[in-house]
Amino acid sequence: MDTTISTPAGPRTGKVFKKTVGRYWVKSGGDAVICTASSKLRKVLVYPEADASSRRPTVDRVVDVQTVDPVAVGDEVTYKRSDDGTGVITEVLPRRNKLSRKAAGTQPLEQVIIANLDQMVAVVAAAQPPPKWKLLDRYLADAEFLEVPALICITKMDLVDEGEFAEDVNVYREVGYSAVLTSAVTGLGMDELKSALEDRVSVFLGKSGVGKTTLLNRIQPDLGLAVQEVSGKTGKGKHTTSHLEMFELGFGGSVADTPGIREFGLWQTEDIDITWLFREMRPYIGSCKFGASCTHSHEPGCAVKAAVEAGEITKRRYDNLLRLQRN
Ligand SMILES: Nc1nc2c(ncn2[C@@H]2O[C@H](COP(=O)(O)OP(=O)(O)OP(=O)(O)O)[C@@H](O)[C@H]2O)c(=O)[nH]1
Ligand SMILES: [Mg+2]
Ligand SMILES: [Zn+2]
Repeated sequence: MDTTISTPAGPRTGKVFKKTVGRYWVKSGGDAVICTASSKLRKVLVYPEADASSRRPTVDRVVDVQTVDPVAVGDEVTYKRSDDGTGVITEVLPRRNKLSRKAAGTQPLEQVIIANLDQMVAVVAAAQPPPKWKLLDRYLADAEFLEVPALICITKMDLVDEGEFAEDVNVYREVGYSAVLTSAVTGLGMDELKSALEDRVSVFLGKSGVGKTTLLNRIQPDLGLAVQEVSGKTGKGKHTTSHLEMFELGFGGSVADTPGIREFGLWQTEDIDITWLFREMRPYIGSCKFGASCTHSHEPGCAVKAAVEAGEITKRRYDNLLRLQRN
């Protein structure tokens, strides 16, 4: 008598929600299957990867890029079940987009952090640690580069006076970003955040200790994720979340919690004017006296600089642009 549940032996599709070195957790329907990657897929590692999905014109520079790992969290994959219940990933389906890190060098290696995102949630603490606006501007530029919507989430609002904080947040709202003010202590903003996450694939990005994991636990208490202990004297963040994992939300959608990742180096290796990634500056770019060669820093007749002087562009965002241009 056949006691096994009959399952079709053919390939199935699923989504990678977690990985460690060489092992991938793939969810398909209600099932989670631990997989390895097929040797054929691994061979992709040694070949240059042409980024055919890129919408940008400057793609000629990616021909030398090689991937560190052919499979990323968020990937839709095809896999085959083995007799012991594990699986082998045979194919990664085309990615809609990907958040990756590129190490510069003659042989740049690409590490895809997460694929197929609907939005990026840039998490900034109102205090402890104090807000790093340059880092936020960097994340927002990353989101613009990826053409993925960004949501700003301010945490620990219980530690500051909301009125005093309003101006900092308005800088971003005025240029068209949504910002949610939250506190895991008082519950402020939780409903608003939940509805922003509903039915979307999101990634939480932010410095270590800003409260990303605490927020996730508050949104979905059954996750029970480890968070940083109440900080000691230094208040310095040690990384508490050690790997990337994507969680499904009970009300629909999923969120990837990340260990505070600082830089992606997405656009740093591309030959583009990053002023374009500061959305409020875009309309001025074409009007500079020196046209496309203007760096918007010292040139006479710079329309961007003139807009800063006229108060149409916030000085702090402009200063952060200049700082990001330098590294
Ligand atoms: N007062 C206050 N403290 C908070 C709030 N949210 C989180 N914290 C505290 O901030 C500390 C860091 O929180 P985590 O959730 O571990 O931060 P994280 O961003 O996940 O940090 P990494 O995993 O290291 O990247 C913990 O001690 C939390 O209790 C909040 O809204 N208000
Ligand atoms: Mg964490
Ligand atoms: Zn200019």
